Amino acid sequence: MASVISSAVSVPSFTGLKATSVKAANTAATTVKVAAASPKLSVKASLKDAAIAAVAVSASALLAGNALAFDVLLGDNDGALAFEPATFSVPAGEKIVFKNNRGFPHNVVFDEDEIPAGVDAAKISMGEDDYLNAGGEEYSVTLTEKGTYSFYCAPHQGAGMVGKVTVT
Ligand SMILES: [Cu+2]
Repeated sequence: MASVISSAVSVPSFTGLKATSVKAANTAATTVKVAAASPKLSVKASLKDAAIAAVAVSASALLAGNALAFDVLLGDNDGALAFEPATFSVPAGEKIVFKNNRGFPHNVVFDEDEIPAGVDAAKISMGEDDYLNAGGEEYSVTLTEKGTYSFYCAPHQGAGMVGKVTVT
């Protein structure tokens, strides 16, 4: 029965009923009792609440998905030799995924002079001579130290393919 499944979220709907029912609604068993006392109202309410609960679940799943990674395109959609976006912020610990898009080969090298003190540029960079050669190839890095990091694409640095990320 729907009212049993959604007992947790249906509690607020019963605030209009007697105080004893509201208290009782904390357990699934008594929610059934309340539903039996007023079947039409409770079925309607619990279906509505079930729908709200479903929306809430999918919204939080989306948020979780977004929180997992920040995507940066290598080469913008017009073919320019650029990071897209070139300047951005991410929370500390969020994965940054650089994705080959246009104009490759590209790579991602952090400037050892423009990263927070104590961070090893070699550990967060691709090698100067390592390239992402095919469309869709990715390089991921997770930065845990807060601060500003400058990076560039070694083959295209002279063409202005540089970027900056602020880790907050
Ligand atoms: Cu490049």
